[in-house]
Amino acid sequence: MTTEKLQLFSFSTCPYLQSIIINLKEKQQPFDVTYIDLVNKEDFADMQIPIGRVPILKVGEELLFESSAINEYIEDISTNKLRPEDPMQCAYSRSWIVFIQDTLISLYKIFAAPNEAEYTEYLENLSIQLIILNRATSTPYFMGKNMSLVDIEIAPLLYRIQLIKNIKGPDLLVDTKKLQQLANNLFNKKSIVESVPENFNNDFIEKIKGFDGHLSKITNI
Ligand SMILES: N[C@@H](CCC(=O)N[C@@H](CS)C(=O)NCC(=O)O)C(=O)O
Repeated sequence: MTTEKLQLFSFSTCPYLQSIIINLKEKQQPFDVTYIDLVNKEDFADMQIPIGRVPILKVGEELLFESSAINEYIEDISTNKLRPEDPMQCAYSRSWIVFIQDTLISLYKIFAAPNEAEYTEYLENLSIQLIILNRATSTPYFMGKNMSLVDIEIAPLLYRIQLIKNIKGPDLLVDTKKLQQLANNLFNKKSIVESVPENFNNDFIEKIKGFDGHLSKITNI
């Protein structure tokens, strides 16, 4: 644990922010979050965000970017480890984290797809990625009996997939039962329940509406 104050900056629906918050909550590490508006970054300009992207973790005067690097830093300063000790298992978990981040990008393409043809194409790509993830998923957690950094990365993906189903969009986990089970297990965890702000669902729906793409037309929003 660090005695420096940890300050996070991002926007309310950011999946990368959510994974960092789950990690911090699992480690019972105190932190503050400042929610920013990605469109109006002026009040943020003097912070000199290293590559102009969020989330950012401010530790004292240092600014860290890239959620997986931030999660590794949190891991390094904490005693309650989510990273497997065994080097092979650790490398294995890192490999899946990269794949999960790719899958998240596919999900965002579905949110933004302007028409049915592109939506269908992205949906096919995402379905293949979900089947691959399903094959690799153990129980009760992704890597078996212990929660790992993979779970904190996959939780925001599964969370958004669940929200899509809730607004009468497609059930993206219908053919991936192990992933559905993993989602159920993770959604029962306090760190995950408390990882989003109160207005999250509303902001998420507004975001989907804002894309004004095919998904916003086939859901009940
Ligand atoms: N790989 C990065 C992804 C971060 C990212 O893509 N952030 C987006 C929001 S989700 C962003 O800040 N975009 C800034 C912009 O588009 O101006 C991470 O894990 O932190």
